[in-house]
Amino acid sequence: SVKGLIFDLDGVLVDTAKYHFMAWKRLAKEHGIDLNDGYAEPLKGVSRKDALDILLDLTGISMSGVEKLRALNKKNSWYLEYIMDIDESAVFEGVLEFLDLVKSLGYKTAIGSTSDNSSLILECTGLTRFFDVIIDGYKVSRPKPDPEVYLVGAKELQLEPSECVVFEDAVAGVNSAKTARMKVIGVSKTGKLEGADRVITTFAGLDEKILDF
Ligand code: B16
Ligand code: MG
Repeated sequence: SVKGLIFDLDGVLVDTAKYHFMAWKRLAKEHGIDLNDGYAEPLKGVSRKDALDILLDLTGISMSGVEKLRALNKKNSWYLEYIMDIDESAVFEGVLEFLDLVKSLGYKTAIGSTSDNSSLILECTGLTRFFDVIIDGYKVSRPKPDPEVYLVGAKELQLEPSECVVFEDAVAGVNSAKTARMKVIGVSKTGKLEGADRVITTFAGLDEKILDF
């Protein structure tokens, strides 16, 4: 049975995926390319470095090794600029209520993010206190879709992967969790997310029945 819940952060609990994309757009713009919304999904949920490679691949922009390092730094400093004033209001509707509910029911909880900026975001939004375990980019070396982040999450919760359910908004993250042999609840405004076992459009009004597998 389900004993642990592992949450991706960006785009699941907090509305930050849009800032990652804004920063990638700004980078592409410097190279004369307008990124339309179709680029959002392939860039989502993968590491900063992998996202840059995907961006270069999809747009045909070419960069030397040094230019890539500079681009990664720029992207992150723009992203940090966008999230500088982030607070409780960035937490998606219904998230606090759902976290309160599952904690009161005794579920163990973890963050499973590969972002280096996770702890900053969790602190600024007041979410840190809800989690028994926080796995972020500093704790794991292999980015999603590798299963490492979710496997380490289960391990630190002292649970088997089969006892964990993952909440994800990105295809790379769904694949990471599926490879870790966990159930995945997709979080998507469109109600669709490739590979997820079920999909929710919001946490608002959600209760523990969603965890019945
Ligand atoms: P950073 P997640 C991921 O976080 C983001 O979804 C992804 O867009 C980002 O490139 C990656 O973290 C690395 O983040 O550049 O902040 O270190 O979805 O695993 O919470
Ligand atoms: Mg995400």
